[in-house]
Amino acid sequence: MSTVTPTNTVDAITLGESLGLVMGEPAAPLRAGSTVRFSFAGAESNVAIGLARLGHPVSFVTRVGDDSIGRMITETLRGEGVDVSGIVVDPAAHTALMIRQHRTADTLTVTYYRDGAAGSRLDPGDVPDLAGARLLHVTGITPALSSSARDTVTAAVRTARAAGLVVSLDVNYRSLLWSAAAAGAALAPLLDAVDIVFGGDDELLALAQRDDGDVDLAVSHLLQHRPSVVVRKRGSVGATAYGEFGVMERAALSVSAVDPVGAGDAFVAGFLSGLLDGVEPGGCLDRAVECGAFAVSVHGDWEGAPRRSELGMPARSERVQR
Ligand code: KDG
Repeated sequence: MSTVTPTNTVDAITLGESLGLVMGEPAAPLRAGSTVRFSFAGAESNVAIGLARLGHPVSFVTRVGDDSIGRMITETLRGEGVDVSGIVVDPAAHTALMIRQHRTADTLTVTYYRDGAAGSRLDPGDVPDLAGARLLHVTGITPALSSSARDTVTAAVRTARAAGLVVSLDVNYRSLLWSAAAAGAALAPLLDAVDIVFGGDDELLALAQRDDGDVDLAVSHLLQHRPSVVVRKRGSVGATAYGEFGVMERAALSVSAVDPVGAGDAFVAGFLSGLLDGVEPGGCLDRAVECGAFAVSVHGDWEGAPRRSELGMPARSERVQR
């Protein structure tokens, strides 16, 4: 049941699972009568929205169920300007769901309801014709969902490599789905086809399959394979990019952070946006850091991602505060 959709009008393609998202209020454990917000999440769709808001034609490939969550995801993505022609409606499965609650102000818990959901039934036949696109972005979440989802990511990466696209991988390790060792073992074989890697310290160590805690050595190891750029995401500290250009660091912008979830995806979208615009690595990092700052300043996974015309706002408000 594959729907092979030509995507030769888009610059970028992301592929993965989106989930309905029920979010409790800050510092309010969920109980009967709680006020919740309903939206959706998913690292790859977050990146797709981030790129679309920055003006890049982008397509998102997934499977959703024939249900209200699947329709909400598809309609919202379409409204955000993301090409949804690669979304397969799978009548045999439901769309995944996750619940996020702030048990306390400082404790965020996540529960997934994604076993057997449509996204985990992604199939290599769902990979569209990538010719004409310039970039494929995948994450380490999708390969953890099922063997067919893993095969789909592998097929997309190999097809993109053969078609000459830039291939981007965000490790995005999710401990609820698998162990770091299993993630490393599954993702390492992609290193001969990936051009740019994003990850936090533990994620880069897992991908390099090192357990000695030496992140610099992990980065060197990754750069000895195909990736020419490794971007180390350091959350509220900032980020460091490594490549032939050397080592570049950027501090995180100082903003009032209300929700860190999704900031890494906005960061990736910012970096990839710079890459698509032909910006040099330092400029890509600047854009990434700024997009991350927008995202942490707004509740929700993708709601805070900036439009291109908004770039510069966190820096401007920082100057106003000084
Ligand atoms: O990066 C944010 C993601 O964690 C969130 O959107 C949900 O994709 C998700 C996941 O699998 O955790």
